[in-house]
Formats: sequence, structure tokens, C-alpha cells
Amino acid sequence: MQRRIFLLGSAAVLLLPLPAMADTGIQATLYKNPQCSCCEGYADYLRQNGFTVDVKPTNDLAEISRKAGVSEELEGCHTTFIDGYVIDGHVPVNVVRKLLSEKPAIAGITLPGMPMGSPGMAGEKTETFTIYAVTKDGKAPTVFATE
Ligand SMILES: [Cu+2]
Repeated sequence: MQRRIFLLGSAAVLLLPLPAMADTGIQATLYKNPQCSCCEGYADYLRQNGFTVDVKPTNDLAEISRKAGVSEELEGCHTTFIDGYVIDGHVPVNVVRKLLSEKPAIAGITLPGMPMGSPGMAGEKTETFTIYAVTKDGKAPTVFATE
């Protein structure tokens, strides 16, 4: 009788739906200005790299960034949230993965502006990208990675 109950229990576990992450990738929410097209380019880039991206057009992007810890001078052109972190601008996916695997005690990371040749942006890369780590406690940003 004990054994029979055990087997039924195992079968029930197997019939449960798989966790969403198993087949749809890591969930990302990307806020952008309604007019921004390179932001869509970045959403597609994340999708190509296995993320599930929910794009939310908004007219309050600056405020969303600021509340997430990204000051005006460090803002990118869209604001993504993944796994509790803010990822602002056209941050290369290997840097996003570094953040998600290292899980540092920061609010998130940002690549300010819209550098040429960054993921989702047109053009040739002409300069080193500096990706900054930001916090919500008013500390100065630090360099998280360079590409
Ligand atoms: Cu852009």
C-alpha cells in the first residue's frame, strides 16, 4: 500500500505543467517610448537570445528609469526589467547574463545613450561601450563591464 501511494505521487508530479522558464526563456519587461524603433530592435535581440520579452510603450520612461535607480545622465533609450534588475539601454546580452549569474547587490546596469553598433542599434561600433552598475542609495555609479 505504501508503495502504491508513492507511485501515484510520482505520476502526479510528472503530469504537472513544466515551469514557464523551461520552454519560454527568461521573462523580460521592456518599457519604451511609443515612437522608439531601436527599442523594438533591442527587444528582438533579447528574443533571439532566448528571452521572453513583454514590450510596454509608455510616456513615463524617464520616471520609470529614475525610480529604478538610473539617473538622467546615465539613461539609455528604453528600460528593461529582468529578474528584479533594471537593464537600461542597449546592453549586450553577455553583460546581461553576467548580471543574472553573478547577482550583485545593485539595482541594475545601464549603457547610457544609444551608441552606434550596440545591440538593436544600426551602424558600426566605433567605441568601447561602458556599462555602469547603479544602486538606489545615491552612490556614484561604478563600471560594471566594458565591451
Ligand atoms: Cu535605442
